[in-house]
Amino acid sequence: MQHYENLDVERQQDGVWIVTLNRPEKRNALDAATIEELVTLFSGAQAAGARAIVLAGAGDHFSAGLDLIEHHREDRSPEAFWQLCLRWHEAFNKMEYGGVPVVAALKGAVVGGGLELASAAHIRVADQSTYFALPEGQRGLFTGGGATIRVADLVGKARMIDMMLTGRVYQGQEAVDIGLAQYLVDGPSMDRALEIARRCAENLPLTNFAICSAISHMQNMSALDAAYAEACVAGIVNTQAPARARLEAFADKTGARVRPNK
Ligand code: 1HE
Repeated sequence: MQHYENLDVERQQDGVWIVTLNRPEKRNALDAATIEELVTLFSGAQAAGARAIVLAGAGDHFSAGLDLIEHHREDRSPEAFWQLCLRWHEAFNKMEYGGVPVVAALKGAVVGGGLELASAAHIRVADQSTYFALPEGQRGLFTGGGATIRVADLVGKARMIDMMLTGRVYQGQEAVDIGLAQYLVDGPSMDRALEIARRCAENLPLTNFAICSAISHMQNMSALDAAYAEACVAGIVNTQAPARARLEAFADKTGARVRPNK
């Protein structure tokens, strides 16, 4: 079994994995080694049987983003940082397109590259301590881990530019309202994230694979090509053998009906 230095990986019986960024003394800042571990983990999770993943941070903060101390110490060349950013993209693309639902359990700082990481998850759960920001502008930096794609997609171009120019912080219901998280809870985000991950893990793996890869791919296509690709994916997913039992349950009225929340 793969060993990680900067991640704690707990594989539960039902296929739900809890992956925890484990550098709390550095506020889970993302150094190059952690990014490589995320590449390895998300590249292999589906084949290793993960049915859903909760991604969390140890300590009081989800992640403080790029390891600024390492970046300062390394005094990187443009080429070296370009290459490093491509490894961030490798990790986060494996996460978003890997076919396993990833639920981010957020708390404290979700900032800079930490927000880029969170935005590659499929579902984000915030608690009352969670706050989001892109402090790159103040630090003389720019985003390099996909924020121009994913954060802009979540909150829109104008809000992202405002966050970067002014350092604006979002939290609480406002963060949910603008799209940074889908859930806001009073207790620990981990509890709700686990509940959601377990619910996701009840879906058929091929269905989850399609949800957690095809939708993202289709966003990158023209509407015409996306419609064609959607038909192709549905052709495979909607005829899978394990779905027959679920259809049969609906037909014989033992299957759950969709009802409004009480
Ligand atoms: C770090 C980092 C880091 C903390 N890199 N070491 N990201 C930022 O600009 C966020 C920078 N961090 C902060 O604003 C604060 O540290 C926090 C709000 C996250 C937490 O505050 P606090 O008071 O709990 O902790 P602290 O005292 O600031 O930091 C504790 C330790 O964590 C300290 O190390 P120590 O060895 O002196 O104890 C800090 O140096 C360390 N630490 N954050 C390295 N980010 C692909 S491009 C992406 C671009 C970016 O992500 S830019 C980064 C944006």
